[in-house]
Amino acid sequence: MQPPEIQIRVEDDRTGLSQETLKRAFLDNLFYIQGKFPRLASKNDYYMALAYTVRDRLLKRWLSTTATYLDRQQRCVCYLSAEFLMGPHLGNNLINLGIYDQVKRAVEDLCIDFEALLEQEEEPGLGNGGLGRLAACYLDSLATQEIPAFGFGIRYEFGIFDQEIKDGWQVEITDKWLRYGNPWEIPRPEWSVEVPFGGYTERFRDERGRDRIRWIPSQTIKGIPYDTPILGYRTNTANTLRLWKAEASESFNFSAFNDGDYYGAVREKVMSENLTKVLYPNDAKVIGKQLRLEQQFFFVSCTLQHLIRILAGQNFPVARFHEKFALQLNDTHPAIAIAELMRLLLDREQMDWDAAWAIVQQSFAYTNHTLLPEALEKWPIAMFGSLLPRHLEIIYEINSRFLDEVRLRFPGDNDRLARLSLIDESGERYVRMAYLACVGSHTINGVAELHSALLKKTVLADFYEVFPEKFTNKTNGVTPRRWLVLSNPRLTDLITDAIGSRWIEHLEDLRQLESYVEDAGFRAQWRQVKYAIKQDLAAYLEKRLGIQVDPQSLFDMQVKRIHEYKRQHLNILHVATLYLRLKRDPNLEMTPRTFIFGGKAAPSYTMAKLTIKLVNAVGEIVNKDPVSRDRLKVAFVPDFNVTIGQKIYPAADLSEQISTAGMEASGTGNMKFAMNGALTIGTLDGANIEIREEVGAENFFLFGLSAAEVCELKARGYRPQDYSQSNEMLQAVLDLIADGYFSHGDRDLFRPLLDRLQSDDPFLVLADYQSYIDCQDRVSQVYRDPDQWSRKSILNTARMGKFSSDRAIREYCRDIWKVEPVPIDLAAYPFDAGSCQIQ
Ligand code: 26Q
Repeated sequence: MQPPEIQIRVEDDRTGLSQETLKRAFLDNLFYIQGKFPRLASKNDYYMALAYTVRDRLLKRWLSTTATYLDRQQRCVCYLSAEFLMGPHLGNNLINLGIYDQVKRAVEDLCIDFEALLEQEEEPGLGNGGLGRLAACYLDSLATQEIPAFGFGIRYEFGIFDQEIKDGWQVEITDKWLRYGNPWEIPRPEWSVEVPFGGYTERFRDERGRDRIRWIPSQTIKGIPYDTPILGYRTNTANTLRLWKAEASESFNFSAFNDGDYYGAVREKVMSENLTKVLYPNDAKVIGKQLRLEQQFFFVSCTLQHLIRILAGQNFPVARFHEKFALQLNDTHPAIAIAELMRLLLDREQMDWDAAWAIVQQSFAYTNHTLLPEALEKWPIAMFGSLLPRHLEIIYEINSRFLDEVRLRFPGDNDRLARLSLIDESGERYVRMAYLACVGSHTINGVAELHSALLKKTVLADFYEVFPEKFTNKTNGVTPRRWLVLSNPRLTDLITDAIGSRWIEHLEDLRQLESYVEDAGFRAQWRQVKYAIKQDLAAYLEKRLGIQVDPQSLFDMQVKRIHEYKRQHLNILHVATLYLRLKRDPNLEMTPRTFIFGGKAAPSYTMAKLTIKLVNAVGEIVNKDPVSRDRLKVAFVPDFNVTIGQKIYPAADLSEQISTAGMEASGTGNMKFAMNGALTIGTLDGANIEIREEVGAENFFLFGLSAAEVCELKARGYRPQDYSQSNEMLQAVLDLIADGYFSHGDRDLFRPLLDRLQSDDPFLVLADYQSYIDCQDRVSQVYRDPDQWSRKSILNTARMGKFSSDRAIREYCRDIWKVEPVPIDLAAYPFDAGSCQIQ
């Protein structure tokens, strides 16, 4: 019997886009998936029903994309990252599908508050900050540009902690983001993978008489893939983010069942599931925690085994692995992949060393995100060897062959060998992951021009001498879809009314705004938009924090992880300086400002936590004192994350990018602010330098020492006291804090922070203080002239084209990955009953 002909079109009854069909689908999902009548449904039920309605409209694109990649023989990007900070999916998918307005109307037709539904989504906080968010922006741009790509990472059950502020201090709360279920992911347990750990290796002779090595692990853990579709902006491409969850492996650990050790087996199961339980926060110093290495190896092994399985399914020879996959290492967190791919090729595929190594070196590329030596990952040899004995052997072999080459090129230079060795032998022995990444990759990139240049001069200088051709720069970018279209609809409409909407995919088009700069009417509209957004944020601050702020005041913002090198304390010294000026002269004319801070401190980073306390302590006094409260306000927004970022960036007048020069690899918040028309006050650091080049020096507030000057000053012998002793205001501000003025008379509270500034001040806060204050005074002057400020603001937005992640991804595709777009034809995969078969 012939199966019946049921052809389902792309826009059928289930996935149609008319208001009526959308409403029907929404109510159906509420009933059939959430199991609720509208009357009894919670806000979350409504959110879930809407999310499923949107997901249904993604699936055809997603499945067709996957099918196309499996059928076609083109190269795919595999972005390996321990973090993906995706932010809420609902709004973004609505924008990318082009159905935001229809869906909003359909929902409002049912008398449901649409904004409240968007707010309901608990964002997947599976990242610490910049690096994880960069991965998310890149996935958006890859899909938008129709590039075959996958993201591979870890499905942490608990993402970055939620931050509460109690009595001015940070308190960490676990982030139970999966509490109410995640409608965006589809588990694929049928594609699970087994990952070995521990045990030992042994030599043996195989059936063909070859000497080989086998790894006898002590344990295996099962990896279950959870897939999330990543839709491009107005394209049919929906790529996959595949995150691995750890579960107990039935086949191995559960042998205990057979021995009657039921509780032992359960304990093993719980231990296995711990592996992907929680995301590690990035600390001031990287400490080698075994569970962290287990996480890294786990997701990397799952991914590589899965890729090799795909090749097998396609009858594509594994010897041509590198033709099929371009593997990008997002920092060293997945760098163990280099040894794991070697193991799979040597031990499983039985290749010889040179063939395997050639494949590895043609597959991997490595992005570095830090210059701070204390942030470079290294693993104690003993721990590494007990967890991954085979990989340690492989790394020794890689090292020995590499050092042989170095010896040939630089005979007799033993110091150089020690510096280049993948094994740090200066004290306790460690595996240096950045070095493994350098040797095993064909390309190494930094994330801004200065950062890439400094990499070659400092932490990777020796590698630059050996492999100069591997080094390149790829300046970061951010996606204008989330950071402008979704987060700032008012500005989006104003821009689109002026220049059309092509800029959303071609951000360079924003340049056309330059011709409106001299249009007084346009400037007025620009100001009105900014004012309306600031009013919204003011309402939010009042509701959430009970702080009243004046939307006319200059909104001065610093949101990012709290770290000494980012110098939030320099910002607060400025606040205290303004306050002291007012105390000394209450009639002083002063540009009113609202200082907004946000950011999380790593739980064990005491100095960063004390900085949060200081911000709140200064705020408490300044916000209340009649002399200042109408001119200065300080608000610390708790729990800064992607969702809150979407409210913050659009409302800024001034973006604080004040890191010690040479320490911020790139920064990406700087780009989000400037795109939204904020002016930057910043040092010559990271991408600030390129932002300034683009927007023009006259539209950027520059202060402070350059990276070279920082280096010279440190070499000369920096003495912070020289700066405080010769600067009356600086000394007075430090004394005010020391005297307990902001801490109810407690003179001990901030002592650790003040001692650090006055004894070694490794981030040169005091050296840059006066330059910063002078620059802030110029900012205040310019803000007093709204027309002048608006001109600069418009020009900032107009000249941000370079900082789209689309540009960054084009460069990666062209220079590193060598991949081309593959458009998706939805008609190529009709899903009809005729092709049903059960295998
Ligand atoms: C390492 C070991 C153990 C535990 C945690 C970590 C860890 C986790 C995350 C170390 C670092 C990170 C994240 C680093 C990061 O976000 N770096 C930022 O990357 C951005 C994107 O390139 C840059 O713009 C920022 O300048 C850089 O600080």
